[in-house]
Amino acid sequence: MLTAVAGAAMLTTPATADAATASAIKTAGVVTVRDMSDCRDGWLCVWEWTNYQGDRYSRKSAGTMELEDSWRDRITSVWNRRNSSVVLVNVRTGFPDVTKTVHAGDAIADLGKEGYFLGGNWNNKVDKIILK
Ligand SMILES: [Ca+2]
Repeated sequence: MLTAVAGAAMLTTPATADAATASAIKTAGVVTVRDMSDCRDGWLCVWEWTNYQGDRYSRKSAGTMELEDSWRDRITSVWNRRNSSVVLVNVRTGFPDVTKTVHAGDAIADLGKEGYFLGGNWNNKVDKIILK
């Protein structure tokens, strides 16, 4: 599912690219390398739109990241370039929170295609991120 753009970028990527990067490119589907490349190795990056487009927010260190109001219910794509997993959390009032784990190296181009346990999907649901 790589686009011509992604293919072009891979030409510039050494054959010895680390496994995490290769895995992310493989699982990302349609990607825009210009924007994905803004996400540095070792960081978690989230974007407001599909395919790693729009405003981006990044974090590296472990811990719980309570998203500020401007980022709550806004995240649509994710790339976890850290060496450990992160947990996306939808905070619910009066009910247990709902979580989705994104393993090290994984990229999700469209949370709208990720099923949510009550039906629907994960697009624009994340309120908090736990970085392991
Ligand atoms: Ca939410």
